[in-house]
Amino acid sequence: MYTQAMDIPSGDREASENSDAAYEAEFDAKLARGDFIEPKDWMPERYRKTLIRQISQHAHSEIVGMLPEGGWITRAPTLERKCILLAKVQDEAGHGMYLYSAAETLGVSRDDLIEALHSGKAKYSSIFNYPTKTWADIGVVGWLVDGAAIMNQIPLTRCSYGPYARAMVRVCKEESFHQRQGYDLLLTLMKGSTDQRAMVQDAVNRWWWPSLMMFGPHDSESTNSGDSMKWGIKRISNDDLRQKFVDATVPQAKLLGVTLPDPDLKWNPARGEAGHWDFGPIDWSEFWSVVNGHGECNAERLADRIKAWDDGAWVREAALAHTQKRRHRDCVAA
Ligand code: BYC
Repeated sequence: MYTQAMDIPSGDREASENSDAAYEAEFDAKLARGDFIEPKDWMPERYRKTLIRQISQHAHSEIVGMLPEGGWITRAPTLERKCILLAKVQDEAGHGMYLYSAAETLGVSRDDLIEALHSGKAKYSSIFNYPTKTWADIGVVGWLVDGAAIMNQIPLTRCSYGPYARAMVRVCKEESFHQRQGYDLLLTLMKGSTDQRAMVQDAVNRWWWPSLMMFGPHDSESTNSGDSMKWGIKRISNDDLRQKFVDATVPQAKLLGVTLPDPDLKWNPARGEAGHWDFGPIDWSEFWSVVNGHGECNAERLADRIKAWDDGAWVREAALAHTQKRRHRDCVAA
């Protein structure tokens, strides 16, 4: 059910006279030319598996990522903010759907992917295991979390796997709106009362470091980067993306009038060609604890997802029954 994986490479391919080595040479040549790898093309099994891992984790992140903000839709302070947040959360659902579809083109079923999420086997982004305590958190999630997501996802529009790269084009356009609505929300709050400004600063203090962790472990600890860079899945390393994010965000924080909670944050004109912002050490023990299921909201997020899936069973059954009825009607009419 729900799989679109009808066109996976078949046994004919395996039975063909060409050896795997010839296919591999063709695959390598495509990567070297910068061509996309498409679902029906031959690909090394490890390339396929790493794509399934990353794309499905990405899809789960979009879907679980609806939860921290979804709870604020009814509490948004104005009708305009409510509509904006509703549209944003709906976009995240759409991103999850494109990404599950992209993963399915690699020969996995959506049911298996969902099962892996619900059983706790599959990962999703660490960031969504932190609570959204105040309305300012919604602005900061847009500004920092979606900002980090865009930084990470723009290079994925040039990823070597066609369906993933194409999905990312639309996702990035929508994330850009998400980031700007968050920043706009914060600018509004910063023009408000002392309490409102304090609420923004408190949210920034809580979300800054987890946002930097979104980019994953240091390059030296990143087990998947070697293969992913070689295969053109990743174009920019975890640490380089994190640095680009810090460099882009510090001026935005200044304009907003907030302090980033890092005493070591310092402009270093001697680093690189144009200089970079130095920043302090990241608490990796916190990162791994959250990734391994012990964050503040891991249990709640998973329980909410499982409940939403169970509550939606009747919708899936009705959609399937409707499709079968239409198919039957079309057959009779033909
Ligand atoms: N959280 O070898 P590494 C959004 C894991 S949603 C949890 O560097 P890789 C949004 C990693 O999986 C945006 N786990 O891995 C939605 C690996 O474990 P496995 C989500 C993490 O894959 C709603 C291990 O650590 N974006 O924007 O080369 C509302 C070693 O890491 C994390 C994506 O998913 C983490 N943060 O690089 C608002 C982007 N980081 O799998 C916003 C697509 C690392 O070997 N994904 N791990 O067991 C990627 O670009 C890459 O997968 C990552 C990690 C850069 C995240």
